[in-house]
Amino acid sequence: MEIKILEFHRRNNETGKLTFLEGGVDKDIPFDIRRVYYIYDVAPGEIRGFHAHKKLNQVLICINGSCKILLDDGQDKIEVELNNPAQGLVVEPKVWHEMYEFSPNAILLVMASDFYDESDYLRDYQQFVNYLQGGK
Ligand code: T46
Repeated sequence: MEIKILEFHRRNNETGKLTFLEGGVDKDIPFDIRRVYYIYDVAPGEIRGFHAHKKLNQVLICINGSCKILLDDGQDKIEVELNNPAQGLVVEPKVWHEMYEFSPNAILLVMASDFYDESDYLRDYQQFVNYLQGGK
């Protein structure tokens, strides 16, 4: 599995740092952004995620603190640490993901290609494996 880390623009000077993102093909986020959400105040030791998406594309950015993401495409399992607000991790459809080891101040910002739709989630690992093999 290829891990895609996006590097965003940085406009840093002595007064502070600024990073910006524009959505769309050939832009910073490689899809039109239809939804933004963020995860924060995660209790110590908690693990979130445990699902894959059927069609949704996402970019995960840890804009404060750090956290780890496990990506599993049914063949490879890769752990990525996010700790840089100017980098984004692409999470494509059909990739099981888990998020853990959130630092106390972590804020995980997510850009998503579509509106929330529970029917797009594969929340059971066996259902995920079946879906990869052509199931529904
Ligand atoms: C993902 C990872 C990275 C909504 O009502 N609207 C939304 O836009 C979202 C994202 C969630 N919800 C509801 C669904 C659940 O009742 O909020 C509740 C918590 O969602 P969930 O348990 O899916 O949260 P995470 O942190 O496990 O997963 C989230 C996203 O749901 C998911 O798409 O890829 O972050």
